[in-house]
Amino acid sequence: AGLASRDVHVIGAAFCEGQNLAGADAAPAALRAAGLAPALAKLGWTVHDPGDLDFDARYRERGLGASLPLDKHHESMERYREWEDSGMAVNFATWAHDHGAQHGSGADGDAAVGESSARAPPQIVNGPLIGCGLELVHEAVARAAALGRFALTLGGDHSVAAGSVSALCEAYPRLGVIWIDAHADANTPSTSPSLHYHGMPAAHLLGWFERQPAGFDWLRPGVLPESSLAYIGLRDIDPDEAKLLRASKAHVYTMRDVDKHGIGRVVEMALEAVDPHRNGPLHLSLDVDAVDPHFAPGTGTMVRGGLTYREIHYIAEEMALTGRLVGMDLVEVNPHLEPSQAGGGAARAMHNEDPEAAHVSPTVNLGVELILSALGKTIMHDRYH
Ligand code: HAR
Ligand code: MN
Ligand code: MN
Ligand code: MN
Repeated sequence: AGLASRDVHVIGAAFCEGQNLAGADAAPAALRAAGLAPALAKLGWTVHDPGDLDFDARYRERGLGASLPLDKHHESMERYREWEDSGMAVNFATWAHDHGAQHGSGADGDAAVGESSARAPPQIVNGPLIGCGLELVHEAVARAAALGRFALTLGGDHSVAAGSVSALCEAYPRLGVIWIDAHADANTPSTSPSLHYHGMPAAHLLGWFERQPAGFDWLRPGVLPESSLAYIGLRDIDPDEAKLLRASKAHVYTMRDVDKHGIGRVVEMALEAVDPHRNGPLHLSLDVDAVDPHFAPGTGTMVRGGLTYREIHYIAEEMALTGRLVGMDLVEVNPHLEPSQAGGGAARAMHNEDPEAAHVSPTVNLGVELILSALGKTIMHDRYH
């Protein structure tokens, strides 16, 4: 079930409407500038990159105006300083509440599952715009898959996975999805404390939404069967989200499981869970906030106690070693939340360029390295295995 060719199709999804910090939309360009394409070529891949998707053109076509709050960037920097000052993770839901972010149903954002009918239906922040934008992602990923190419989606926030994963599920029946994240992204509009869509794409793909929100007609609810999804790295799950997960057939490996069993066993269990016969196509949806903030500070919702540098690489390497990876999302890299610094030139080092001469943000550099690992870079040889 692996790909016949070594063609990788880059889908630049500079999309950050699923949350309220600016900067995640700068990631695709930053990853390219860090030397991603030539490094992939060095691994033996033919790289097809038509450039970033033109969301604005699609919004205009559909009569939607871009709706970014003007203070987005200001807000993101404020939050970054808060993080720096405190030296610890800021729970985003709490933070948004303290800073007066708009909540949908209950004033405390604490509505119980199924309790929503008595209240005004909760509205996803930017819902129709997000539905419109993600349809473009879905179409681009579907095209890449139809061409038999590896679909590499560069986010953007994790919203983009609703587009990419739905397209790959349609292209590859029995697709197994490994979702690497600090968060489960399994809230519905009724359970979400933030009403930010990037906390919901898994629930949407699994068919847990009570109704299809406007703009999402292209997404078939339940396109991703519960048993085909395994999480690794979770450590910040909302109470009602946890109830939904516990009642489901989705496979959940939290940081506690990594502590207890070790990353080797956890990856083995996750692969066994989504692909018992070890012969099906696989997708890696990698939210960089799964990685400990020590290694990945450039992301919007940091949570302490994450995967180490080697643990996240091990996951990517094991996915490559299956020979059956057909797609990957790299999401939630936010170059605005960290300064670029000298010495981040992992991709450049592959070309015998001085890596110290490159100025690349640490999390952008990590993102490049993880893509290379997932696409076959190994410690012993810089080549597809
Ligand atoms: N669980 C919280 C919510 O739904 C925050 C989750 C979103 N953050 C992410 N997703 N980065 O992975 O609002
Ligand atoms: Mn996520
Ligand atoms: Mn489709
Ligand atoms: Mn996350």
